[in-house]
Amino acid sequence: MARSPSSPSFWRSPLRGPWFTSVLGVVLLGGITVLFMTGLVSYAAYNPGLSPVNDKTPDKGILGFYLFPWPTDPPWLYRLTQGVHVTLGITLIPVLLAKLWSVVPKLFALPPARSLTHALERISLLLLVGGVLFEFITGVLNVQLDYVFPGSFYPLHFYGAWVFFTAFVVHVVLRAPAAVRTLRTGLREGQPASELTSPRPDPPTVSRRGALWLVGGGSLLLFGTTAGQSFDGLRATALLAPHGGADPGSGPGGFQINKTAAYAGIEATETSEEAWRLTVTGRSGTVRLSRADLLRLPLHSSALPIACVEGWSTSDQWWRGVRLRDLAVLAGYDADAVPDVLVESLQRRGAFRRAALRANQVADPRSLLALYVNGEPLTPDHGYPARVIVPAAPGVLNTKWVSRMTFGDL
Ligand SMILES: Nc1nc2c(c(=O)[nH]1)N[C@H]1C(S)=C(S)[C@@H](COP(=O)(O)O)O[C@H]1N2
Ligand SMILES: [Mo]
Repeated sequence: MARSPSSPSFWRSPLRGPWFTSVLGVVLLGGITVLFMTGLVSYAAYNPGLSPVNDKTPDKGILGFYLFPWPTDPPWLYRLTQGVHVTLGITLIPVLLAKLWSVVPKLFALPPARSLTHALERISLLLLVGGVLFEFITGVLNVQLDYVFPGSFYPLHFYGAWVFFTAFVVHVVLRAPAAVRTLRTGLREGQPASELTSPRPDPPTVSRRGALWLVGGGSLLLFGTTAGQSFDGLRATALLAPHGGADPGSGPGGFQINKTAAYAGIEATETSEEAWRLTVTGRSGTVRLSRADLLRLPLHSSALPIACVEGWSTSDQWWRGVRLRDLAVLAGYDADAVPDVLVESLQRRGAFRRAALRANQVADPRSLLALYVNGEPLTPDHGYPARVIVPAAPGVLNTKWVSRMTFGDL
């Protein structure tokens, strides 16, 4: 009897074999490539170059090589890229688990290394498996519990992604040719025996195709209970996705709320007409504006969504307020040469305090310091007295309960 997992006959499932592993591998090859790309895109969308405000990752060095100023068009850009990132990541979980299950005997194989190349390959597999588990676990925790690791999710998920993807590329280069050959041969001609095939298989309880259908069914179920987070009409189906926390209720403010005013420790006394002032600083000094002062400036409307890094997004809401560009002019800049801006919130509780926007985001005529949403003054939970809203920007840059804006190149 083989009692030790290092013995091939310990592993009895007749499902294991190169065909099963290759099918799952090819699905992951496509899926993980898309996850990596949309992940990099999300990182660029934070404008981490506006360091250290938006991003506290120390020394990105050459890993920041691809960063570019995030555009404001199309306005649904981040809704799309981050919706795909989170929904696809969750959908791939059953495929990933099945893939890891299909190769688990190799984890125990002895001797640990037959040659130098074999040793290097096994080390790269540790980085691969460790990396993929790390990325999926930190990703899911961030979406479900948001910021269990305060402030450190971005550097963890970011560096983890590079370590994992490097190991992934090595793995694909080493394994893809054999996987493609296996799939070309197909199931009909029988599985070529390999180190994955059990030498003493139990009788099958499900065919290999049946097992794939099970995995696919699991993925479909996760997809069906997640994808609705990006569509207002389907939101009730998104059982697995946090809908942005609190029940937003109905009416003009009846769309997703991430952090409520109560959570953020915002008191009605500090947002009242008498108490609240917006401090705007720039080349020409500092001005302090009440909400009534802001309402006397030219007001403009834009229809823009909120799209959170957690994957959920709203359809367009009608925002009305003062153009960021006009506030830059008030602070002493030319309308066609506005600078970056640092936006600070009244908020003192929780992780969030400030966010920086780049000049191209300030310049866009649709970018507002919003005072109204859907025809009514902002609700406290959506950022009353004033909040930022910028086309295509990640939700986290749309600061609520704004108290101070400092214009100037960051
Ligand atoms: N002051 C402050 N602004 C904030 C946040 C916050 O926690 N505090 N959350 C941000 C995040 S992560 C998102 S997704 C949006 C959500 O806006 P909403 O709650 O109006 O939907 O607000 C952003 N602005
Ligand atoms: Mo967010």
